[in-house]
Amino acid sequence: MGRVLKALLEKRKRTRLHFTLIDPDKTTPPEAATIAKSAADAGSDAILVGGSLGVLEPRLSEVVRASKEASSLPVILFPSNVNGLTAEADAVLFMYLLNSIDPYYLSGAQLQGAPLVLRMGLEPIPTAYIIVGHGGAAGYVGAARPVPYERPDIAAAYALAGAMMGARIVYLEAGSGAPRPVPPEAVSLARSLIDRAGLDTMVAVGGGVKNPEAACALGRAGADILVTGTLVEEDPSSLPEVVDTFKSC
Ligand code: 1GP
Repeated sequence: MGRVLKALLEKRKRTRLHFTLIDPDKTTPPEAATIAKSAADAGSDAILVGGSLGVLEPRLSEVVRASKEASSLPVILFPSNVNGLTAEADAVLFMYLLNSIDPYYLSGAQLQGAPLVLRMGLEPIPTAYIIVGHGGAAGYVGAARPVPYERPDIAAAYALAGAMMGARIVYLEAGSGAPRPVPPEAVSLARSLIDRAGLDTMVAVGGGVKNPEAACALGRAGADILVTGTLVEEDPSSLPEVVDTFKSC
């Protein structure tokens, strides 16, 4: 197991985890530095860097570098494609989009990306990615067949499948800026199925979480990791309360 995942699993024994997402297409390096500092001050545990569109060198590397310089948090890539990779980061969510109908997002991008991840010396964190409800740009670009909000049982079965396939993180994603987050019931069902299977896969959830109430509901449902992105872009002052509530409620 790699250094970044090991540290996160250790930390998870004490607290739920929060990741702050930075989209390199929407964020300049100085802005990334400001966000990374705010995230660290707010109690976030890692910076994710990635986006669905417009991710291009050298901006990606500059955003990662600025984030690392501004905080001591690990920087983990969250790529939508092979152009989302840079050796500047500490690790990468090595993802397969389980409910994509395009095989490219299940094995084609991984075929292209795996040798690059190795060459760059990035730590791969096996991650099953599941798009729920709105799906946002991630769902559209990834040709996902989003799980309906009303079917938490399907989302949970996908999460269990991801865990059984060896993912260390299963990520239930409503899409950046989604009007509604993933339903807490999907998280609690996923958590209980994964526990029943005796697997220690972490459940991450993100998309459309804008307030402490939503964060608390997902934490209580059993999410190990909450990802927020839009929140810190639109209202950085609200981040500490959301992080704190997710971790402690
Ligand atoms: C998107 O889950 C993340 O991939 C974060 O979503 O921007 O809505 O917080 P938001």
